[in-house]
Parts: sequence; structure tokens; C-alpha cells
Amino acid sequence: MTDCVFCSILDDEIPSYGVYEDDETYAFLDANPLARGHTLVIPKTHAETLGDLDDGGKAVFETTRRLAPRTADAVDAPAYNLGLNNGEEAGQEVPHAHMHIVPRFDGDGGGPIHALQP
Ligand code: DGP
Repeated sequence: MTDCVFCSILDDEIPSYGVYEDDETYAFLDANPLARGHTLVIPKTHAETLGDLDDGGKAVFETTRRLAPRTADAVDAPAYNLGLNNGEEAGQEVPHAHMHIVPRFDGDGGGPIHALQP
């Protein structure tokens, strides 16, 4: 087992609910969701932050661009937030770069992503 929880997910050592996969990225439901359908997009290569990735995060951004509207559609959300906590001081808790896709709903209180509570 690796020290990185997301690498353990990629290695199938920790179960996850996958929603998308390609050669470079994997997307799965967040275990502590801010909203129904809250999804994480991760690179398959371990890198703590975007700057540590060989492609600077291009594959993660491309998957996110394609997956975010489909994620919102899948849970009937009219809107969504994208969030990437890049570095510990920015609130990154899992040291494997990841993008949050957070569907937003009528009546969820509105406002910015940081106003939501799990
Ligand atoms: P961040 O604060 O940006 O590093 O967000 C980390 C997210 O990862 C947080 O929303 C909860 C999620 N997470 C942590 N451990 C696991 C896990 O084992 N499985 C899943 N599905 N999500 C996890």
C-alpha cells in the first residue's frame, strides 16, 4: 500500500465509485461530498500539485472540461463549481493533485463553493 490515498485508489487498494477513466486521468465520487454528484478528477501519475505534473495539469483540465457538464446533467444540477486546492496553504488535504466538480442546485443556499458544508 502506498502512502498516497489517491494512488491507493488507482491501485484498487481502496474502493472508489468511478465515473470516468482514460489513459491519463480517473474520476470518482468524493467520499465527503459537498453536494450530490461531487466528483474528483485526478491524474494517474502521482504528483502533489499541478506544477509537479509533466503536463502542468493539462489532462486533468481537459477531462474536467468534458466531464463537468455531464456530471451536472447526471444529477439534474443547473450549475456547478470547479475547485482546485493547489498546495497545503491553499487547503489541499490530499497530496495528489485533484480537481473538484461540485454540482449546484436550486435551494442549496447559492453562493460560492466555500459556503457549502459537507
Ligand atoms: P482537498 O481538500 O482539495 O485535498 O480535498 C480532498 C478530498 O478528497 C475531500 O473532499 C475528501 C476526498 N477524499 C479523501 N479521501 C478519500 C477517499 O479515500 N475516497 C474518496 N472517494 N474521496 C476521498
